[in-house]
Amino acid sequence: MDFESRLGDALADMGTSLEAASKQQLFCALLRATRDLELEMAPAAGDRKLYYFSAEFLVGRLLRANLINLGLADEVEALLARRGTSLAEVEDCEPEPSLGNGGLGRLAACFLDSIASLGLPGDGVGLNYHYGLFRQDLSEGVQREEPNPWIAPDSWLVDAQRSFSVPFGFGDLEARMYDIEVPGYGNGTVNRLHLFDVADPAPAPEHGIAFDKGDVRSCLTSFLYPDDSDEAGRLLRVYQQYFMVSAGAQLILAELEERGFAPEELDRHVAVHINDTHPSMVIPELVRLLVERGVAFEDAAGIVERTCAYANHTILAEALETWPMWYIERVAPGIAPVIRQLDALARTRCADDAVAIVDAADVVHMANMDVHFSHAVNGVAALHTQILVTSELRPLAELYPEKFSNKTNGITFRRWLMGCNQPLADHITAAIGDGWKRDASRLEELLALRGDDSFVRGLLDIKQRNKFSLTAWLRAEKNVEVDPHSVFDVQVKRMHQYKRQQMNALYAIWKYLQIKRGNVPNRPLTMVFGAKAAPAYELAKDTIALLLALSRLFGDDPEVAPWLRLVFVENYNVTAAEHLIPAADVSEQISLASKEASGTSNMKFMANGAVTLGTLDGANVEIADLVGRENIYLFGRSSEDVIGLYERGDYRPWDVWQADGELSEVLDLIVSPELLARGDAGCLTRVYRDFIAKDWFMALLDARDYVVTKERCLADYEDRGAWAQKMLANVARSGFFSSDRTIREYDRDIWHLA
Ligand code: 26V
Repeated sequence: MDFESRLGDALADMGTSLEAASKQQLFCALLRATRDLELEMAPAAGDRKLYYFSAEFLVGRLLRANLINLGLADEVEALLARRGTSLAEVEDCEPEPSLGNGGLGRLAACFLDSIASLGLPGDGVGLNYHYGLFRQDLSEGVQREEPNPWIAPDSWLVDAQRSFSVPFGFGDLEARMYDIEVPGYGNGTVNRLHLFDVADPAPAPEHGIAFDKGDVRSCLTSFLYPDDSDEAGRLLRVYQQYFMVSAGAQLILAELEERGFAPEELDRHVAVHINDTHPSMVIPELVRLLVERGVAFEDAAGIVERTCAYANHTILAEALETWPMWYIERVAPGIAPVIRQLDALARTRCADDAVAIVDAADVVHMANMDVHFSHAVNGVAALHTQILVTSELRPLAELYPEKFSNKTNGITFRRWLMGCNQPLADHITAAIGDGWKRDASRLEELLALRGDDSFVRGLLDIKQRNKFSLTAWLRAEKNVEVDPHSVFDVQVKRMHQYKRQQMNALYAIWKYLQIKRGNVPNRPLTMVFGAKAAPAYELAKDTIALLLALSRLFGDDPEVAPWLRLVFVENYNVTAAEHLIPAADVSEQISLASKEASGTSNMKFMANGAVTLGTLDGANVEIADLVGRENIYLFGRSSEDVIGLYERGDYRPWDVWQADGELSEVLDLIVSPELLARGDAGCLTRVYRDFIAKDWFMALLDARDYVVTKERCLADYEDRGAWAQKMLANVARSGFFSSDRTIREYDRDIWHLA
């Protein structure tokens, strides 16, 4: 049946027609027609199947992405045009699934898209959080968290009619499986994202995100990352993790049996990917299930080791999870003895306590377990992998050098160029044909167009169009006004001290003081921020309060407002990113060198023709190598310097503050009467004190270099011809960061599917 007939049937079922339907009805009918078509398609086949375990899958809205991959986007656009509307208007009815938090979750979503698009057999395994991370409310000048329900009567979730029993300490809990279809691009393949859920989920809390963390049976899938500042919260994290991996492991063994293979053959027919340490308990759970099926413990451990691969996504020590053994004994008593046996086995390989799975305090080190009992371990950018091998995981890397490799992250160009920036995608296609849509490395063909005036001018025109579109979207959706002719300088990512939004705030204050002194810039500047702070991360929330107060201060001042605006976009999510990134001129990637594992928004901005202002951290290093120093703005201490400063412990922010009069004037504004009148005094004072007394991520150290480099970048922006060449170089070299390339490398070196 053709798609138009399917859509017609879906509308008729709803008692309406293409002509009469509301946008909401059109959306629901498109969803049903697309989902039902996908349910008739076949998954990729192969001898070895991948299960990608992740606590987060930040998939974003799915209608447009699915239509693009099914090759139906143009047809649907034409159908909707007949009815006087557009896909953009209709997709505004789609709630964004709220199944992730940041880069790790968005990466998992890009990977599922690439796995299906390469025709590889691979499904995602995760949890069906009903209220997501949270919805951010900034109306009172500080962040408040609200539930973010996304599951409507019509949703992408399909009840798979399959469930597993998870053996918790308090008794068994049923895990029901729901699927979201994942179509490949133009290849007729549909893989799946399996999301496990409790049978009897709790309703959303009335206000805020507080709930009874002890009510595991119904609250297990309420929220992603429940507040873990107390024990009940931490235990709930372990309940969530075990629920996900136990159900997933049971699914794997059931499918293995359905394919006609014995449990002993697991490693030949299955690859398990452990996305950060959240799913690490899949290792002892698979061992437990194999032993239950009659495999000897040591054989089971070997099979599991050859099946699993672990990717590390952060070098912040606090994110390398450890759990007291008694948590595991209480939550998942079936795997506690297995973990002790794995620890004993690991100790026969190496007696060094630094690599132990269970330490002397009876605490389980998840990453250590992952490295011992995976056959492959990877970092997510060249510098990150190097730091893992030489410092963070050094003793383990010395023990198992053959396990370690780098897999630089990537993004799907289907969503992050074709989907969100159609004008640019069409401009590229008109110039070099559409081969780049299957093979992003062919974007390099654009380098031959450096002398083509109309192509180069087109880049500037499209950026300006996108800035007009963003201006309209910000007005309609977020109730803020910006000047579309200003420079759009954008920093969007989780709020974290190491990402240094607070250093960007120092630039904003410096610029404000310049304008107050009469040094107005060549052109107005719009500084855009978007970020959620973890609910228990006080300093991150304080930084949001600081940025909101600055936004008011600049907006209230008639001398400043025409030249400098600070916009904090409430509730930053994938949908907001799809509007912001195509319109950005400058991409802020300013983490303290050595701290950002990779970053992936840096790649999205690059592909959309923004120029990076950043440190030599994460994948910025590879961006710089690809585009050359003339097409990126770099500043700040090197990762070696930073690692040395931490080792010697001799960074003292108050020395920098005392030595630099201009910087202390900037800092003083944070606690000035005019700012205290516009923001929460407690928040502002804490930020101020932290800068001077702690500044753990060394913002003051890099601040001067940052301000100078940003000024140079903004001055260069005025040579529009030269800037357009930088844009061209960035777009043309971005193809390396296609997640198709990343997935090919995972498959070639680690998973060996198909
Ligand atoms: C995040 C959070 C935030 C909310 C509260 C608790 C909590 C616990 C764990 C995490 C893990 C975040 C891990 C993550 O997103 N890492 C990012 O992974 C990206 C993909 O590899 C990479 O580009 C980023 O540099 C890295 O920060």
